[in-house]
Amino acid sequence: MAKKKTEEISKQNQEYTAKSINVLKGLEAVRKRPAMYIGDVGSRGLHHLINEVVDNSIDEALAGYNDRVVVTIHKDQTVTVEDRGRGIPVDMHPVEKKSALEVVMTVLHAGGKFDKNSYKVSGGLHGVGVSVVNALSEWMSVEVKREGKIYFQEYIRGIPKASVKQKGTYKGENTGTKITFKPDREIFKTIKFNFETVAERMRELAYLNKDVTMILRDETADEEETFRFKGGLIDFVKYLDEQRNSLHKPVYIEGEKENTPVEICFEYSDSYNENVHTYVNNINTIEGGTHLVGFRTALTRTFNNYAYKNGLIKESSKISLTGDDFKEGLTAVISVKVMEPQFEGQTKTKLGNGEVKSIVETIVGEKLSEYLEENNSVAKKIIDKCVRAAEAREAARKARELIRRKNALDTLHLPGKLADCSINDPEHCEIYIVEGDSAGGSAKQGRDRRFQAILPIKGKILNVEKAKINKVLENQEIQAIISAVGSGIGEDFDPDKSRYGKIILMTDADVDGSHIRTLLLTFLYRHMKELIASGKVYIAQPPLYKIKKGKEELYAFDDDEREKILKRMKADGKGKKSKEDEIVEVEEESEETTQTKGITISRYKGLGEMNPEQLWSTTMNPETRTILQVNLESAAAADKIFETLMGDAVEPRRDFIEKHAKYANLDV
Ligand code: 0RA
Repeated sequence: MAKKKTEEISKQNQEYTAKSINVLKGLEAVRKRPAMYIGDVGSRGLHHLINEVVDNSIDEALAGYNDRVVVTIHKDQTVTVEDRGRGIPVDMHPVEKKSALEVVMTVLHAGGKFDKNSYKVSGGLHGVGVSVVNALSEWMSVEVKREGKIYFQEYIRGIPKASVKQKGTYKGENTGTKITFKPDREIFKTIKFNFETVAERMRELAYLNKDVTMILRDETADEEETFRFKGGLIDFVKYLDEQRNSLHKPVYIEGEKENTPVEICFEYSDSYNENVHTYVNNINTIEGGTHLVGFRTALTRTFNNYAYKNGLIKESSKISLTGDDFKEGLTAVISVKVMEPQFEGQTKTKLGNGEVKSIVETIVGEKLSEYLEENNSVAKKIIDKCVRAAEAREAARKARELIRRKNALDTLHLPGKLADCSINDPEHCEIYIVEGDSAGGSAKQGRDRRFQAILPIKGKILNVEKAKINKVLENQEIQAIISAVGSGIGEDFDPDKSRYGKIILMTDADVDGSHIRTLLLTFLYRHMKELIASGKVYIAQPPLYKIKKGKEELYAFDDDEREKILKRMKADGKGKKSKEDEIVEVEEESEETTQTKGITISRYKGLGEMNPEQLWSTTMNPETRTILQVNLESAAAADKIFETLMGDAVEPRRDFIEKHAKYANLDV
């Protein structure tokens, strides 16, 4: 008997050792390729750590067990996320001989295995699990309140310091999980959290989960904000349309079919733009998908039926309202919960589940027809607006036709000032949209003409936020962009027709430059959004300073970098005497005045000040340049910012600028 027992134990030990090795391998894989799990190791990836833990707490809320999440950014760069969920299970796993808590915290993708029947996240960057956060943290601790006891465990770079221990008891009903972590400096380029970035996601989650209170505390700045929206999606839509004039009260639709809850709120305003945000299990589905298609189909059909039935559109008028006519002025939030979501698309943010289309379509069809029967005046207002949109669409089509006849939008007749590249495989080609003819000239000379095209544009392009579509199409600079990019516009827009894989905006590093960049981004956001969604739009980063000492020439892209370079140059000069360390600041590019032995700093005011070689080596050479990818991660926030900065209302714009002047540096 003794022998059998020993064999069993030895087998268990082997299994235990094997499992531990797997855990270590898993953690190592995450630390070796962090970007594969969290996107990048810059500020975005850093904030992803908080989102990951918060999303887990929200999953508990989705399961119906959590009503509060508190995030605290501490002075020592650690972050605590605390919830009132069930608490991560702590019971001992018979084979692994470890607490389930340790498994959830250290094994990749272990988090979801416990609870099959829940709305969890299974694709994209989300849902990688707290173990990934643990692996990328210099230090982490977890505290679980469950069944009257408090359990805890600590980790160093994902490895437990000791087994899970009980450290006392608590009174009352408050179960929950508290996780504190310190992002690893060895992994991240920066470990500084930004209040507004964290707040953005928490605000969004509070709108999407009306019973959950989200609290954000920043001990480094003594700031605290509570997000709690009892009106849920209705409050969300009101917030999105804060600066637009709405035509009616928000329409709210709720229903559930086949275990798929659907919640939608929409309203129409007098704006020309569409502002629709869709979510699956609290994840922003930027690329849309079947839920959005279901909504649009039902919206178009239901309104058309109502309009004909009630004589709002005469058969003789020959107007038929298409899906596009229902877009103008529409602000909507769609939130569905799907048990096993399939995410597709370039950035894995497109819902693929076919059944969801008909679920949403049926629910919206039923509830919206009921609503319209009871709210005739709202129905009439919306249909009037859409009829006018249909008429404008017809006018725009004629305008486009007219311009096309003049060849202005046609890719067969590329704009004269475009210096195109010689190869024509879009994937390997890029276009620089450059502010001003002189910078355009330098860029044309400095580029690699095989794969880089240059389109110089003159001054400030039209502010599309305030213009009707036919005015937008008449604008020369915008015409040049449309025909150079080649993906068409309006009903003809097709992101796959883009002639370039990268569209890079290159403007001066000054106030005017950032204004022009905002105007360009507004145009792309409103009329070529899919190009941004698929990650094709970038912002060039020209250097701010050139720092020269003797023969050494270095470029700094911000003030921090400038200080670092200066410090190093000064240190290099130590031991030698006096004049070596003298720093001469030169305002304009005027190397003539440079002292041969001192350090000279030139501040670049504009791209035009750089010669072609400098522009190539600092800003355009793929080997050495930094370009920022524009993303739609916080599409709702982006919408809000464009409306604030570019729309009609003056007051909120002034408030925004006062609040963000330091960061935004936008001239409006
Ligand atoms: C695994 C299973 C269950 C809950 C959790 C994990 C959980 C994870 C986190 C992360 C942060 N807060 C959390 N709260 C819960 C299900 C628990 C059960 O069945 O009792």
